[in-house]
Amino acid sequence: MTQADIDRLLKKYNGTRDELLLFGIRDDSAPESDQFNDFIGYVTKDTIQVYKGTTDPGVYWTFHKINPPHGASHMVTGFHPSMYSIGKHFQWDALVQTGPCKIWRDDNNDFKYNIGEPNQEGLFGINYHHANNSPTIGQWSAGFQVIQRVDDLNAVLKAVCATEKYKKTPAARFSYLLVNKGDL
Ligand SMILES: [Ca+2]
Repeated sequence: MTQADIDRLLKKYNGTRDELLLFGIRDDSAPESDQFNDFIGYVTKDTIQVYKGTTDPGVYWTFHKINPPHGASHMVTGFHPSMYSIGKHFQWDALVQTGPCKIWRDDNNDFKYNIGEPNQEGLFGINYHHANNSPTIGQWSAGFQVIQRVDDLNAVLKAVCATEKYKKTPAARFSYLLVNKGDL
């Protein structure tokens, strides 16, 4: 991932740069493996940082529906403007969803989008948090954007808190760009 890739992908998905842009790279192969096989990170004009994580729900929440009859939420690939602010995910420091984003719901539990499955836009509590160093996704994602390791998530939060935007107002919102591995 280079700065040129970021610019190309922002153009592709009608997104815009910011002092700090959060992003995810989705690998949708083998979701049933419950592995952290995606990358999540951030980009500023000076640096691009990526960490292991998941942008899709794990096996547990795919089969244990939180909102039956609808299935687990998967964030739609693309640019989600101003959706994250610094906050708490349960007791942990995290980025929390404070602006709307687009999702689809996996009603038939096959990890794939099928025609007829719901597309929704709104506030779903799709936070950006850590998985407490868990080796597998387990119960850590019901569709959230999850970085596997605590230290890695803390590095992201530190970078967000260092922005002029955050220093001006702690309620500042940051955009999220979600792309597919095939986009790179
Ligand atoms: Ca499906």
